[in-house]
Amino acid sequence: MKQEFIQKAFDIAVARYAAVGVDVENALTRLQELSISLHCWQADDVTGFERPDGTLSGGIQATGNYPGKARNLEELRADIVKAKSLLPGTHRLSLHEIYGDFGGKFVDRDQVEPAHFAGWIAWAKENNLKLDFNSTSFSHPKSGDLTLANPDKAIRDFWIEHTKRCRAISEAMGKAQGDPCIMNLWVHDGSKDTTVNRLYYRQLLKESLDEIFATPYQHMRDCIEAKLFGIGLESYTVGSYDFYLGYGVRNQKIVTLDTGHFHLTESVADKIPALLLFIPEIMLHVSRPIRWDSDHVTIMNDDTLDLAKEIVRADALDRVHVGLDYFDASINRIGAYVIGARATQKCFLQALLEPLARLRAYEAHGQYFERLALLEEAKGLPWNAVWDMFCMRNNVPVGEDFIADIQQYEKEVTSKRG
Ligand code: RNT
Ligand code: ZN
Repeated sequence: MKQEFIQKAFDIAVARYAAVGVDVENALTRLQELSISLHCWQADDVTGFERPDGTLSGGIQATGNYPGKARNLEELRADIVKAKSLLPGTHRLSLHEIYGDFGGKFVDRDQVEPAHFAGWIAWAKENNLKLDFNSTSFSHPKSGDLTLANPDKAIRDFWIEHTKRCRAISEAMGKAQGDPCIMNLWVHDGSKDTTVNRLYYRQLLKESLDEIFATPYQHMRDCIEAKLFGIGLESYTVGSYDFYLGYGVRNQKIVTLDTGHFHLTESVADKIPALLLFIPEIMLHVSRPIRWDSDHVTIMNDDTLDLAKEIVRADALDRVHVGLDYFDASINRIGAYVIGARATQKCFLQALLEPLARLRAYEAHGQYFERLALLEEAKGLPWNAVWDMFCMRNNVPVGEDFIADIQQYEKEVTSKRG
């Protein structure tokens, strides 16, 4: 019954889109190829497995205490498998260094090796997931306010060694999976109050990065993530957007745009068609800032839609890596993955269904009323019927049906966690 309605609605949608010059099947093919890199840290509120009772530091914070967070590697893997089973398409998993398989032993950050991720590599292969990676500057006794930009050479060297090792781990992952592992570098370095050494710390960060990136690799790609400010580090961020944009352009590194890391009225979408002219690729951390970098679950809102549209309008799907980055501890965490990933996919689908050729023809002819009218009408075209078909073809729950799956998993699995 339901299947029949989905088919009917889809057929009508195909006709409606054809009328404005859009090929729905082509959009579906392209959506199928779009992988979302799921951030492992939503499953356990960015705790990781380094220390049994690790506390989150580094200017970020997960709020809420919804029961059932993943307490160990097995639980986290099970949660990822569950989340992924409710997503159409083939996706990736982004790991942080603190999620290594340390076998119950303490492995300090300057000692970590590819061997600590061999289990993840094997598991990812079994589960048809490609891995991405992140070095971890936070939640460590040596984290403080400054890591790679610390004037104390011993501390700086510790973090340089850590990050170099993370690149070697990423290289091993990329090699094993036959697809580049995207390694994100974000450090929280900053200052709570006014500093009189803004240039000095940035000089140190630049030098540390130069040292870290000195080793060339084939199977991994580096990306660098800026931020406006962290909690407790409000006055100054060493790795500001200007800093990393400059560094990325000069050194041809991937720049990560976290949608929560800008002034709230700043358009992240508009950065896409600027950056693409100067850097090889872009990495996204799709998030949802509420008043600040609050890392709420991504939803289908104008910010995310605009972002997807600018990528598709620039024909840059092959130059943009899409990852999620939020950590909401106040609701079912698996549900949080599924909502955010599906919302991101829905935004890209709508972008792919935009009647771009017609809109551009209007614009070329100075027909701005027609352009605005079609932009408005396109918002109401039946993209959701196409989305439902996408889910059906991918054998995942259609519409809100995934709610029941998550409720069942909660009943049987996560609610039993102490
Ligand atoms: C923090 C950055 C960073 C982290 C993750 C955990 O503001 O967004 O990407 O969220 O590395
Ligand atoms: Zn981020």
